Amino acid sequence: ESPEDAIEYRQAAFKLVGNVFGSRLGDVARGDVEYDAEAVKQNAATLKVLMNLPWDGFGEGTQGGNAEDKVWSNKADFDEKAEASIKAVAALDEAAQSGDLNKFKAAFADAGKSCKTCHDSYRKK
Ligand code: ASC
Repeated sequence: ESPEDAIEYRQAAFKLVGNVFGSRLGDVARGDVEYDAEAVKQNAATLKVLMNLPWDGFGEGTQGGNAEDKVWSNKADFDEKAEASIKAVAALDEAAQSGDLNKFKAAFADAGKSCKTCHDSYRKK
């Protein structure tokens, strides 16, 4: 896989994650859109799948795009943070499936922290 293909792949995956997390679920978490439990359940289940996708796009020698070179020189830590985000989103899905808005909001905030932790270290500013 060429670096260009890998970059395109991971950016496409993050685009979907950003849309489902930041907009579809974020609008509800922030109270900008009325809580529709079924829609939240569906979007959270989708996000749980999506959150597994980007990481395959960080193969050896695919430096570039918005990723800091540290991703590759510090791969074990990067992988740990990726795993933490997968777990946080799985917990978000579990909270969403409970149908309890407050549980959803708390899990949404936790998942957002896991996004930010990784961005702070590994996404170009
Ligand atoms: C989003 C988005 C991010 C994360 C992050 C959470 O909606 O686009 O990058 O949440 O801001 O802190």
